[in-house]
Amino acid sequence: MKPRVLSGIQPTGSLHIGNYLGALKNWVRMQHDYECVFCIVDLHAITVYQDPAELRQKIEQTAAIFIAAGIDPQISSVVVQSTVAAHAELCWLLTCCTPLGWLERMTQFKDKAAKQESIGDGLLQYPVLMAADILLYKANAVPVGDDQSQHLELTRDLAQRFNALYGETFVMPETKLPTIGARIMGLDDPTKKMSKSETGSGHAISLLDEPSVIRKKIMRATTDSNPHVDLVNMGPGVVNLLTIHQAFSGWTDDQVKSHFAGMRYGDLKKTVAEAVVAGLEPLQKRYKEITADPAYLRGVLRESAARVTPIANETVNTVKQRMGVYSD
Ligand code: AQP
Repeated sequence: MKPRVLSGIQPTGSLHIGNYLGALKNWVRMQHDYECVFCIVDLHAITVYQDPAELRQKIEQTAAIFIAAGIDPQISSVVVQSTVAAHAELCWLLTCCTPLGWLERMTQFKDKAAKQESIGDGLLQYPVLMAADILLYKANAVPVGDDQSQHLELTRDLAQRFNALYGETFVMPETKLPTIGARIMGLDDPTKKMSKSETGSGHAISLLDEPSVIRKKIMRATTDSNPHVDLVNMGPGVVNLLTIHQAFSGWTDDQVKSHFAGMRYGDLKKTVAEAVVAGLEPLQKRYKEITADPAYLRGVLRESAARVTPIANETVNTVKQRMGVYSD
């Protein structure tokens, strides 16, 4: 039996290179060593209002990107979260074990709540739903970007609390951060993480951006007042560009330093842009093939949901029995 991996991405917009380098690329690498469940977490997406027609389209687009990036649905499950009812069911059971203070402390909740006129309860419950996603499959490892580390800690705290209250039930999941690319920053403002829901046109590089658009965005990226790369005195924008290059090229630290030291910013940006364009080319080509055959994609989603539902239902039944609520 291989150890199990669970991870997910919200279909809240166009997936960007932060999602790719922080999560997706790692998933592709891990799928041969782990039994993987990769979710399009639409129930998380609706913690902030989504246009229904657009959401439906983004769900399928996100699933197609998973496969285009190299997730092999023959060996990994690609699941739309809302198609496996046990996610929502376990979320409620865990909600009843979660101290409110734990949720109010979450950085992502505070950041996202600050952007809303009226804060929905779902936004507060977001980390409990994420804990449910992970604990449902007794996942051993969760590959995510750095911004999700706090939610993973909460998942472990919640698993421990449940086990202490009701007896050993859940496995403690380990956070798996990528060594390079755990936090890709916005191109327009390198002090903020690259994010799908930021609207600025120069903020994120979408995985489906045309090469000309990628080049344009990178050429406009914020750097600093130096004219060239000074390795001992780099602003966050330059660090971000070097990180993006290294994550796509696979170069070592020494290769990056010796190649870019003293390089003028215009040339640095051109080199980074070419690395990103080349790195995304196979994904973009495959994406076009997958979306040309919607029946294939829907078949994958149906088969994956059927494969994981028995695992999820078994966990929910155990949890219900442990908590004493009525179950068969
Ligand atoms: N900038 C980033 N750098 C590295 N990893 C990142 N991830 C997100 N942004 C970066 C990782 O991508 C995975 C999926 O993220 P998500 O869709 O669940 O939500 P998020 O973390 O809130 O990502 P976004 O893009 O900022 O979405 P919105 O704007 O909808 O909130 C996670 O593993 C995450 O760590």
